[in-house]
Amino acid sequence: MLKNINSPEDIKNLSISELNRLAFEIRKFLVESVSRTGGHLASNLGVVELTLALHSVFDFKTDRLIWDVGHQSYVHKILTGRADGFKNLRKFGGMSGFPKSQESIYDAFDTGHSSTSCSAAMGIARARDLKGDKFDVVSVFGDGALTGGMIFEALNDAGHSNSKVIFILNDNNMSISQNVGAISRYLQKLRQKPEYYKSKDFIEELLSKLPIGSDFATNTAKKAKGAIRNKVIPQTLFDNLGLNYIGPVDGHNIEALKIVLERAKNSDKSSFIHIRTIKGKGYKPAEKNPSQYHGVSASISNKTDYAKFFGKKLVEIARENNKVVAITGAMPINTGLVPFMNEFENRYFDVGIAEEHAVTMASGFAKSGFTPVVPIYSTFFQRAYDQILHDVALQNLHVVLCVDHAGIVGPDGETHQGMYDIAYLSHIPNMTILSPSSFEEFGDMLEYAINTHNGPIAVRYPKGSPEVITANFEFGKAQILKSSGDILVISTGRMMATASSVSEHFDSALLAVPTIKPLDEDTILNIANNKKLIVTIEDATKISGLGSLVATTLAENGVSSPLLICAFPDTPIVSGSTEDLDKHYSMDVDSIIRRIEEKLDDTKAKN
Ligand SMILES: Cc1ncc(C[n+]2csc(CCOP(=O)(O)OP(=O)(O)O)c2C)c(N)n1
Repeated sequence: MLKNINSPEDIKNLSISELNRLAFEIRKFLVESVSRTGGHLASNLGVVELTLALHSVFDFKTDRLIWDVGHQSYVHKILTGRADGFKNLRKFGGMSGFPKSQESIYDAFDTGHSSTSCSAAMGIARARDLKGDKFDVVSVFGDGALTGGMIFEALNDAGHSNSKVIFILNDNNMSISQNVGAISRYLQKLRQKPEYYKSKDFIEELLSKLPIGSDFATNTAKKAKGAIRNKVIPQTLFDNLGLNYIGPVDGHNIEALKIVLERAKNSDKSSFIHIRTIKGKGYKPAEKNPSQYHGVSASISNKTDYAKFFGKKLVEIARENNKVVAITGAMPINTGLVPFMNEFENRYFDVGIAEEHAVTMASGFAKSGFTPVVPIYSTFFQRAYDQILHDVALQNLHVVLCVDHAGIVGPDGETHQGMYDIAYLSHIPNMTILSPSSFEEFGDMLEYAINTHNGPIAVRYPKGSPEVITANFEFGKAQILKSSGDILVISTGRMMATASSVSEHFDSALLAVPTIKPLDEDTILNIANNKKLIVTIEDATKISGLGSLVATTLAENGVSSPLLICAFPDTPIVSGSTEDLDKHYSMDVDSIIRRIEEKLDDTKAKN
């Protein structure tokens, strides 16, 4: 059947049993295809029936569908004519793993970071009403996403707005790992009593049959009806917020899903539909181990990477230093915290997808004499910019920010690239920024950051296990790895390997900058003197990166040598492997050599 599905129109007239058959084929396709390319598997297996029901009931050429995070939009992509794109899923130039408006008219809003869908839906719905248009706006988010505060900001707003939105909570009791928090516990209670909530419809129907019509209406009768409703029908948190709660509904029952979606579509009010699903549904290994199958890689590697190294080192440090606490925003596995969690259960805190809370909570710990260590991906720390500035830095608190996945992150693409942390952290007063280029250096930095430093400190490190340039870390010192030659190459972190090859090619000087802020101006100025070209190389955005910091130092001190800043451009950085992207953005060894030669020619021509 799948071969004949080229657009949502093709499923509109299918019977329930045909839709179930199609669901089976979609799952088979997903497992085969994602095993080959890598990508998000378990979350997509869980929303097959939901996606089929959504596209059966709504017309998303005019209605709008917003997927929260967007990692579960694969089935939607299949149904909207993009099955072919799975051959090159998340590859350079290939189909994105997240919704992209540029890719399809069916993708109403681009996502990647969690908990944005309800706010975006509110904006689209209010704009619709201002313009007098007629269409439905549907937002689908997981119980993990519901741990993100922004969804509650949106629901708080929605509950007193007349603009209709259909909110769908896809509750599988899982974030990437087991979900956490009081709301998750509350949802579990709702889930466990399906019969209780089914009776709600029945009671409503009975109440509607009470003789309270226009000619019979009295205040007393209306009050009696209200009292019965409140006594007999349990009010959920979401009803109390002013939304019409429907559920819990079996999210793998297409017929039931179609009925509740129709009901929400025909209502004038906003609905909150709570569906129960199984993450990984239909593929036994993923059902058994949904965390492992949340995201799968095309190739499995047991090599130590920066996150694993971090986790091991943190345990070693925490054994000696009982003031260390670790905080994660729903990513204990990805950030390497599992060994810490297992050994120091009472010093480990998973706050859910709540990076802002994680950082401000860390400042509370620091204020109370603990040393909080907060590993969060560079891209997700963006959420906590104000918390880092207002709560941590202005009070000069000793919080250790471990900025994981800094620089190019590869297949997750634009929304996940860790390009901006040097820029947003270097503006922050009291902030120190370190950037290792080897595990050895990283270990020394963690020891320094946790046990010696006092004040806000960020250690930025890349995804994976890039090539190693060994250096002896000394806080605040740039390291001259080679001083001869009339070109000076300055670099940090992952790009030290590239910088080293470039400097070999030109037989140039090479300077490592493990402490990005405060910059070791003296060493830079000493070695920069009389060079005919200074080149900086970093895996970060060009504006306000290491190159900018070096440029300021050189300019302020009257060094007039030409400067070539090799960094990533001021455009969204697309998906692809690190190798593909380095090449595409002229950041690989050969491209940088060419850029240096061009710059030298250019300078010669000007003189
Ligand atoms: C702000 C932010 N922090 C962290 C993540 C990483 N992340 C991606 S999916 C996910 C779990 C989402 O769980 P849920 O919404 O329940 O969806 P499910 O995969 O269970 O269907 C997390 C933590 C993110 N995308 N955005």
